[in-house]
Amino acid sequence: MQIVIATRNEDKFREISEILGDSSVEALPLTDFKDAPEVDETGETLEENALLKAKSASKATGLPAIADDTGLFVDAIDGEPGVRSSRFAGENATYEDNRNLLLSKLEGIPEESRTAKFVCIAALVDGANSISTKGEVKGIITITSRGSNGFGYDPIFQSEHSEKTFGELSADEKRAFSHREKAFSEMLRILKEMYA
Ligand code: ITT
Repeated sequence: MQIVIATRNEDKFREISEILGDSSVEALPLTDFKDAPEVDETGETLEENALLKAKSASKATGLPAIADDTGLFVDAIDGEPGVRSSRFAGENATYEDNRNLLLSKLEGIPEESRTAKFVCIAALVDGANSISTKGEVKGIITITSRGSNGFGYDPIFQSEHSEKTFGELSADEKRAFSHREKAFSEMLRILKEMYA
């Protein structure tokens, strides 16, 4: 079964492909479809944005599409950066810009008050259905950046399951705890039932 993965983020695409890897789902990158439009993430929630991206990709390609919208919610700053995680430090911000801004906003706050969670919404849209699944992982934002694996906020996020940041974990180790693994393995279970 062919499914378009409605993301332009190569790091997310790689992780999603690995999760779907052993299944009968053939994950097609959105970048293979040159006419697929850019989507403005105007939703107020991760779910709204994930559905916007999946609908647009399904319409443009004529195939079922799954989008991923993810946010990092930090308690000490009222859940920021949340839905704005990719553009926290501005429209063209790099991963490093976003991490630096977050660390600076948390300066002086002790570890026990740096609690945070990653939330991932996977949304599937095909001609007949529109469904979403959710995965989350709790942890803290570290005082300094550690490790260079993963992407995005990984070097400053330490889950409650390990002493290492996601940036210090291997891809397989991150997957064992990750928000994305939880959302997409649940989605895979639903896909198997829907298309059985
Ligand atoms: P698409 O909309 O094309 O999928 P995007 O990068 O804009 O790509 P999001 O809107 O979901 O995707 O942005 C979430 C941001 O959160 C992303 O740019 C990363 O900076 C960060 N992020 C997402 N998943 C992450 C993960 O597993 N580990 C660390 N940071 C992550």
